[in-house]
Amino acid sequence: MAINVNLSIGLRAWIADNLARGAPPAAMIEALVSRNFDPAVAGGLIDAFISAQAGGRPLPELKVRLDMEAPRYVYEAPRIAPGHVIRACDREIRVLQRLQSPVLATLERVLSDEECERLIGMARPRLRRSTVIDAPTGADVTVDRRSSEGMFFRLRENPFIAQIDERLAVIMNCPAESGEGLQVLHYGPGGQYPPHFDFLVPSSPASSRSIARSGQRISTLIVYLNDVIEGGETLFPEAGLSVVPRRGNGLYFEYTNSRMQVDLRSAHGGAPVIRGEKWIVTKWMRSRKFVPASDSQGGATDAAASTAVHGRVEASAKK
Ligand code: PD2
Ligand code: ZN
Repeated sequence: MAINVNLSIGLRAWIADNLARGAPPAAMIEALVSRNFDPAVAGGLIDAFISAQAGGRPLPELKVRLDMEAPRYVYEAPRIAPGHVIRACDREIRVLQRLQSPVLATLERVLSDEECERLIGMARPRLRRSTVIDAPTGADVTVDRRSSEGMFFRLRENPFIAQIDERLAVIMNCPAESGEGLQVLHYGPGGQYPPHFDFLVPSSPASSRSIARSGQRISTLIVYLNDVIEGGETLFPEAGLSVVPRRGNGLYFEYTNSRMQVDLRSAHGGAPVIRGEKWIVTKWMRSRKFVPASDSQGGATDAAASTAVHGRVEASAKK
């Protein structure tokens, strides 16, 4: 089995520079491990550069293929607090269930009925058909397999949104500044979201740039804004878990650890809505302060990155 390691421009330059200076391989591997690289991956990476140099071949570019098993995801202490009740800034939230692999929790009444209604009302006039990034061209395209419409709020766009941003950040145990703006999604009958990962797969320029700006996505909190009459469950095929949408309830899961490994067991999707409609709001957390693309491009969101990451499970698992 082989894995692909994606290097940043800076990391590739660092390895090439150290190699040119004759730095000992063990010191380079140690430096990578001290920055939370998996030891086997760090060893394989440095080895790939040394063998290219020794064989008179060009040094690897930003994608390095290593013939090895993918290292196992190391489960660390969950970011979300332990216990039966989570104390958010303005309310106490009861935990209904927890899962260890992937790390996941279902939560009761994260949002009140009034807050759910208000979010739907604010989002409705701003909905646009959801898109994915077309890998070959990098263009935003609509596809049948992603049959929903959505919109993004800016972080702390107004006092109501700011209060929700803050509450969700406390639940997720991350600074509010690391959170992407809330995304509201709406599915009609037949609407679904096939299995995917929420972490960023740096195979598109938009995702790579997004990781460079704000770091990897580390966790997700979905809050269901209405009850669905039939269908619309959120499915975790690896865990055999199906979460039924209930207005105000939350679904938290995490998939990136401090070593920047990503958990392939976090694959999930939205089952087709059979009867009724489905509204959700999603908060994604980054490993660093979130810097939207709009800060450099004048738009309102980081939507390109956020859809690009929804790499299909088959594609992403091949790495
Ligand atoms: O609508 C859902 O249940 C769902 C499923 C998977 C939403 C998302 N992912 C998402 O917003 O990332
Ligand atoms: Zn998702």
